[in-house]
Parts: sequence; structure tokens; C-alpha cells
Amino acid sequence: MSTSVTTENVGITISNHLLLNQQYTTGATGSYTRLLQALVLACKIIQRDVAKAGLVDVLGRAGFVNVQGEEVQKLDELANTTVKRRLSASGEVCALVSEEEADIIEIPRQYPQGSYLVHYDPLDGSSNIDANVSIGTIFSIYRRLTPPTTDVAHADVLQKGIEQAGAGYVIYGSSCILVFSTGQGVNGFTLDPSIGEFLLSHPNIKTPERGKIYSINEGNANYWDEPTKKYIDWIKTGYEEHRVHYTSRYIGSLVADFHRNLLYGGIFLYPADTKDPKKPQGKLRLMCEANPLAYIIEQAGGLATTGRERIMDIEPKHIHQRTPLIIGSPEDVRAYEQFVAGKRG
Ligand code: AHM
Ligand code: MG
Repeated sequence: MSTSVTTENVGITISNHLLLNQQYTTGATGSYTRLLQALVLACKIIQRDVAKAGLVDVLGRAGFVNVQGEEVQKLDELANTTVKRRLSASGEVCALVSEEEADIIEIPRQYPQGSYLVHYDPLDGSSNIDANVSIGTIFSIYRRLTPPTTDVAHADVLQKGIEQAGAGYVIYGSSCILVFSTGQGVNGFTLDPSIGEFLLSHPNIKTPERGKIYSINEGNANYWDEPTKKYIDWIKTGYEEHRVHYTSRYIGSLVADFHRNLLYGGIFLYPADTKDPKKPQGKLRLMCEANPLAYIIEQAGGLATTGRERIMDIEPKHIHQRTPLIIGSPEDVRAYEQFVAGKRG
């Protein structure tokens, strides 16, 4: 059992928070804490690089090399390498899966092989970088199932979302915030750049039962299935029934859209559509985007579904599998499910 975080803990550092949790968790060895600390450090480094994004691009275009003599990398590659190196060196992981890499990443033999696996999207929303829009890192943690003496197996890498040992994201925005859960609620930490520490700023986040915000790329409306078309129409014209003046908000950066709706309430939808025959399940990835956010939203009292199935119950078939994602306040998500089930509309 862990300590419960209260508003009295506001302002404590993330390191202190992790150590307190470790202290109150029966049988904890410190491995999980070290893994999270490595992730926190990686995200601080990415935050620093994101803050210099415009300059990196200028230097990149000029063909500059950095102090190590390497060519300046694009930010999404830089973020991917940073997470990969820091987690590998932590000694707590046995494999990694990045949205940026086609295959499972093995841990170099020079590092101890740990008992965790991490799926991550190093820089979500990266098409927004050049416009200074918020972007983020998303991560999802699993425990190894097979014995450490054997090779990492598909069974280790392709676990259902309900098996996550923790998940979270960092937003590089007007401030840098890290939101994560290890299964005892959701906490948010804001980076104080003057001291380089994440401090607890949003203890025990709960999402509202119902929100006023709906977030969907309406440019895809012609390609949606009928239930989605009817649901969005109901959101806009059904005030007599739902009694909510809904408002539309869509940044196009999943972490930022998700985080806003988590705090204010509402629903985010990226449904299956027929726009791209190669992506019939929509655009978002199950393992590095949908599952970690589903874990967070459920811990905060919300829901995440495809419309037909709970996200965290999906049996993954491959590491880069895509899925429809409908996520947010429980009443809003349930209403969508009713449209899909034909009970409304
Ligand atoms: P990315 O991982 O290549 O950045 O793509 C994922 C992003 C999400 O952040 C966002 O929700 C979605 O793509 C927006 O897609 P669209 O432009 O189709 O609305
Ligand atoms: Mg992404």
C-alpha cells in the first residue's frame, strides 16, 4: 500500500514523492523508483531541448555540429535518443518500444537487464514543433513476465493495458508538467526551471463526471462512421436533451488536448475512419498513446473506449497497432457508447 497524496504534500519534489511511495510499498526494492527517476531526467533534458527548438532548427539548417561532433538532430530524434539512453542506463529495463522505431529496442549488453518494459512516444504532436504549440512525451510501464534468464518474448512486450504498472506524460508547454499514476490516483508535477525540480502542483487529479468540451478533428467528418456522425451532431444540436452548451477545442497535440480535458472535463475522440485505407482504425497508437492515457483517465475517474471495447482490455497483436480512442469524462464517454450500441440516435 502507498501513502495517499493530499494537498498537504503540495510543493514536495518528485524525488521525495517517489521515495515516500517506495517506503510505503510492501516489498519495494527501489527498481521502480529508479526507473521513474530516469524517465524524469530524460524529460528534463527534452524540456531543455524543446525550449531551444527554434535555435536547434536554425543550427540544423546551417549544418552545424554539436560539441560531440555529431550533426544537430531533429527534435523528435533527439527526444527518442534521450529516453532510450537514459532508460537503458538505468539498469531497470529489459526492452523498450518507441513510436519512432519500427522494432523492439534491445538493451545494450553493457547495462544490467532490468525487469521493466517501457513503451513510449518520445515527442507526441511533433508536427506542431515549428509553431510553438505544446508537445509531449507519453510513457507506459510493464513488468516483465518471462524469467530474466531468457530472451524478452512477445508476451512481455504485447501485454494488455490493464497490466500496466504505471503510465504518464509530460507536456512541454507554457510550463512543463509531468502527470503520472502508479495505480493510486493521478498526480501532476510542474517543473520549476529555476531549481530544475518537478514539484507536486496537482495532487490527486479527478476528472469531472461530465464536461463541456468535445475534441475531434472535424475535417475528417465525411469519413466517420454513422454513430460518430450522429453523436457529434447530438453534441451540437441536442441541448434540449443533454442540457450542456458544448464547446469545441482541438489542438492536434494529443497530450495537450487530453490534459486540458482531464482537468476541465469533456471528451476527446479519434475514431476509426475511412480517410486512409492503411489506417482503418484511426491514427493513434494503442501501446504508446491510447493505453497510457486510458490508465491515467481511469485512475482519475474517467473512461477510455473504442466505442465497443474498453481500451485497456484490447489484446495487442503488434507493437505499432492503431486503435480508435474515445476518452474523457465518464458521462460523456458513456453517451458515445450508447450511440455506437444503437441505443441512441
Ligand atoms: P504524432 O505521434 O505523429 O505526432 O501523431 C499523433 C498526433 C496526436 O498528437 C494528435 O492527437 C493527432 O496526431 C492529430 O491528428 P490529426 O492531425 O489527424 O487530427
Ligand atoms: Mg504521437
